[in-house]
Amino acid sequence: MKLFKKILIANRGEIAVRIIRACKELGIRTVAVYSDADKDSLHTKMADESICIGPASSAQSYNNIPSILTSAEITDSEAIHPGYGFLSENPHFAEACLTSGIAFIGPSPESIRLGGDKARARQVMKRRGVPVVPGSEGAVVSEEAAMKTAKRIGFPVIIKASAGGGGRGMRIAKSEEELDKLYFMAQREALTAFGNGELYVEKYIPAMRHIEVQIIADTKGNFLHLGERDCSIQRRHQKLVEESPSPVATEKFRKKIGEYAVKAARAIKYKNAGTVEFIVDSEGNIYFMEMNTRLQVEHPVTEYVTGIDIVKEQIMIAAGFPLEMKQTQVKLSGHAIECRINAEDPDRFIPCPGKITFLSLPGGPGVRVDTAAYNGCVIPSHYDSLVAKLIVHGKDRPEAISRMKRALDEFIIEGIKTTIPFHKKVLNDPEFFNGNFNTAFIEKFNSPAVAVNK
Ligand code: MV4
Repeated sequence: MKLFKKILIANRGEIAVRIIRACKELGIRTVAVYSDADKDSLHTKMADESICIGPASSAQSYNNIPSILTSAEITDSEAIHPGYGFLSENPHFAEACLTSGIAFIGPSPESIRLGGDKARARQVMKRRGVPVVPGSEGAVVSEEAAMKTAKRIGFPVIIKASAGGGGRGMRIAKSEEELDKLYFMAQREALTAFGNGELYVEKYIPAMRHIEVQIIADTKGNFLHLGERDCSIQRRHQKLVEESPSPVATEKFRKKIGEYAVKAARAIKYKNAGTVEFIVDSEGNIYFMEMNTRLQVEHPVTEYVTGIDIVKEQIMIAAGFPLEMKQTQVKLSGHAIECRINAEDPDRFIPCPGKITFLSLPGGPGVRVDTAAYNGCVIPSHYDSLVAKLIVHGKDRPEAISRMKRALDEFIIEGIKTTIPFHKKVLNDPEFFNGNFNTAFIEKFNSPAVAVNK
């Protein structure tokens, strides 16, 4: 087995920088691809080589499969790391890489396809003995079928799009009358957003926590879980703060949710890094929600508590190397928290791109900043608004919280508005300190109401 000599990174921003760092430490050459809007961006400067793949619009650049494959071919790249977003969960892209003789650093096209079909994934998991929320058997074929399911499991129910995920196109129905109306709204929205109107129905779990498990799997059938992340602090289905371990996890809970995650991954012969998302209700019951078949934004919190470099693991796995650790050797230590710092108006959560006129990053013990920002850089309006991930590690949760507050105070970004003030509010909240929160936590921050059923 041989490690890759050169990897193309089919992404931009902080995650491209993160992947370049892993490659450098492994002695692998890197190729950056960039759009016209990113010619001065950090990932372009940091890579050994860089190639322009098209205009600013992501459809013509970071989502442009022919352009990216051609770039890999002309640079003799042996593998492509897709990062997150863009083509990372596109089964056609993964397949096209393999067909072109280029290793795709991620799972198989079949796993990606299943992960993207939420109704079928739910069905597969249920059959394999991973608990799912009571609901429809796979997708519902009609409004009548949805109603039948709702009557069986009882209201309220939540209607979700099979092609959705991350919350888009969801509707909560409290009664038969509401379901009548919302079914067609959800269908229309799903069709517009994803080109696929297929829906499924679940019992609505109030005050849920979103807890996910990082898994890694090699090509020899070895699986490891790397503990859980609590991602319950979300707004409009955007995660804002993530931490590991979850404030509600006991050893027993971790073992159970970890075993469910490995069972889910094994059931679909998953390989590479992935995340199994669960709903945890107020009684601590665990239900499979969906599978994310990519490296996630919040992977650094797991890296901090396990000491495992997940991106290096992904590369080694894709090159065919077996996992070196056993589950019993995975040890969690201390507590890590991540705040996503977006170029947004913190009160209204609307994007606020522009030039960073002054930047000073926090540092000191237990502080990590993953960013592609530098003094004088421009945050383009064409892509997502993540400017930096601030991740801290402490010996326990209270130390991690005070470290995060200290690091947020040190962070200076001038020229654009960011969500730093919002994070300061969250970190100073007594309920957050107590670990007493769920996915409804952000509502009380007096921000405009989430558009549910409107
Ligand atoms: C749910 C739920 C309650 N019950 N599923 C899924 C994606 C994530 N971003 C939010 N999701 C939810 N799934 C069941 N079975 C509650 C949420 C949810 C939510 C749903 C609609 C509107 C706002 C929400 C905020 C947090 C969580």
